[in-house]
Amino acid sequence: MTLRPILIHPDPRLKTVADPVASITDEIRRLADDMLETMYDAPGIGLAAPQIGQMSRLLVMDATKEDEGAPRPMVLVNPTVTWASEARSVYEEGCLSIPEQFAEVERPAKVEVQWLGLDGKTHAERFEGLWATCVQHEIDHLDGKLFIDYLKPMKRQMITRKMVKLKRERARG
Ligand code: K1U
Ligand code: ZN
Repeated sequence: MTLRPILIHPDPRLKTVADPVASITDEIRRLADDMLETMYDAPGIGLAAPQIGQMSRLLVMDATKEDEGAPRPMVLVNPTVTWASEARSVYEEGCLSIPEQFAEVERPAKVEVQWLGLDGKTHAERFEGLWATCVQHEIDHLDGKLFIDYLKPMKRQMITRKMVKLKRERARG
């Protein structure tokens, strides 16, 4: 398994719609393993393939809380939201591609998602709480959308400017 560098906003790959995965191959299994390792190392609760520059519709997540017991690493290939609750919830979101910036985002409180598993089978599950927020945030990444796109333009611009500065500083070393 390999740790992959995470792209930082602004980057055109984070604004691009990712391509469906045609079939589960060893390459896809390796990519999923690398993404889980990269997510846990960050640390984060989710990661979408475009965040490491792979333009495929694949995401990993584990939103298990520390006091909830065993971790639950999940790999979702070609995920789609098949149902969303009318009830909405607000969560202070972060993003590994927008380090140290957090903002409240309102989304459906519960969603049903269908996806292809690494076992080649179709899976479906209803998510709620942090899991629902996380899976929607990650599916947005597959559609080239970031959580800051839900914010007012002024706030979005302020965060983007901070990220441009951060990237410049990191490039200088
Ligand atoms: O997609 C990403 O950039 C990962 C992101 C997912 C996410 C966080 C919060 C709300 C929705 C989606 C993160 O994991 S940011 C880091 C984070 O939230 C976290 C890190 C360690 C422990 C707990 C949370
Ligand atoms: Zn993110």
